[in-house]
Amino acid sequence: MDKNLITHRIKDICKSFGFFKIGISKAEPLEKESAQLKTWLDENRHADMDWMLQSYEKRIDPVSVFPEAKSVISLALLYDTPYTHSDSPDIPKISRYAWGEKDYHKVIKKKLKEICKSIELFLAGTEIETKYYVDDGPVMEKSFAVKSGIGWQGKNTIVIDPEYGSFFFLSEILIDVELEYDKPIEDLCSTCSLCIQSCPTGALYDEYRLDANLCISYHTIENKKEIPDYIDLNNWIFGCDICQDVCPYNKKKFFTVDSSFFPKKSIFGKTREELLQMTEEEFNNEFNGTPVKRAKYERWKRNLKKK
Ligand code: B12
Ligand code: SF4
Ligand code: SF4
Repeated sequence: MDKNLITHRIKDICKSFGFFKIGISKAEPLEKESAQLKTWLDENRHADMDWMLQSYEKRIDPVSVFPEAKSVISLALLYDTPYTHSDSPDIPKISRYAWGEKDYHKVIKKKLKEICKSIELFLAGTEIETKYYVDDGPVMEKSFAVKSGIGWQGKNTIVIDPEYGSFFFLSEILIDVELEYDKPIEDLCSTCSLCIQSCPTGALYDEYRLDANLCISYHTIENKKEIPDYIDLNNWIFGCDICQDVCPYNKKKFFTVDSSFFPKKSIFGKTREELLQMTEEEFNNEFNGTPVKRAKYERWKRNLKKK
């Protein structure tokens, strides 16, 4: 079958599962990005995320985890909603990607599984192999998304679509079929540096560069130890949206229709005092199946007490 036709049909299948943008790139080692990732790791910008260090070899080359892979299909799923965070200092903030009823890993994995089944059905007669990831594999998701034209990597280091902004998840399907490849798009940050100016902890220490040691998102989600005194969480208790909220490309235009990503009613607008009163059992019941559960009760309490 014609490569162009297969590519178009695969993109249509992905679109029918709610992904607003799909970009395809060749499965091959990432050269420039590998060097940048190496510098990042050598400079200990990954803080205590040792898994980033351990998976370096795999991250820089998708073929090392799936030798038959020919193409990387990058997919973007919007999670933005019309809701905004309260400005009240008594009401702590959970980042938009995590404030909903369901964990995006589960929601997206289900879609990717179905997409792969549909592709197999469409290509019936040809034996194909696929592997899919959402945030959980040794893949440089942003680099492949950039390579395939999903968006450009902004000075806040996040991938941005000129129309939809950056409040979207990335995921990818690796497939052993050669497809038509898309081209990167232009970097539209230009002279803007609002994200760098607004980051309260200086984690964006230079354009396009983030130091996890200083990032609120890292400390509230990934850091398993004490949060250093010099880190002011600025009222965030899980993740941080500041460097995206200020981005001119995130002026509210498009929203998800998936209620999984709308803020959890039972938590949204609750005060610090109210949240601190939750017992471990209540916490587990409330956040079961959501990204916040990842923090576990002890860290949730630590974040709430820190301010
Ligand atoms: C580790 C990680 C983190 C770490 C480190 C963040 C980071 N910037 O690397 C922490 C815990 C801090 C984090 C936080 C967040 N994360 Co995170 N994270 C990841 C993860 C697992 C790996 C990212 C990675 O490879 N980092 C390594 C460094 C080296 O990569 P980098 O910053 O992109 O570095 C590049 C640039 O520095 C660039 N560079 C260097 N010099 C120059 C110069 C120029 C001119 C240019 C253009 C580029 C450039 O080269 C490097 C390599 O390409 C990915 C999932 C995945 N498997 O890829 C999700 C992922 C990046 N995270 C995501 C999200 C949503 C977040 C948060 C928004 C969550 C939140 N609300 O709190 C924040 C955003 C913070 C921020 N400003 O980045 C999404 C981003 C989606 C998108 N639209 O881009 C991802 C893709 C998960 C997903 N599947 O959707 N995250
Ligand atoms: S997520 Fe928050 S702390 Fe981290 S770089 Fe963005 S603004 Fe700074
Ligand atoms: S705030 Fe400005 S500099 Fe930062 S990512 Fe958005 S457009 Fe680029």
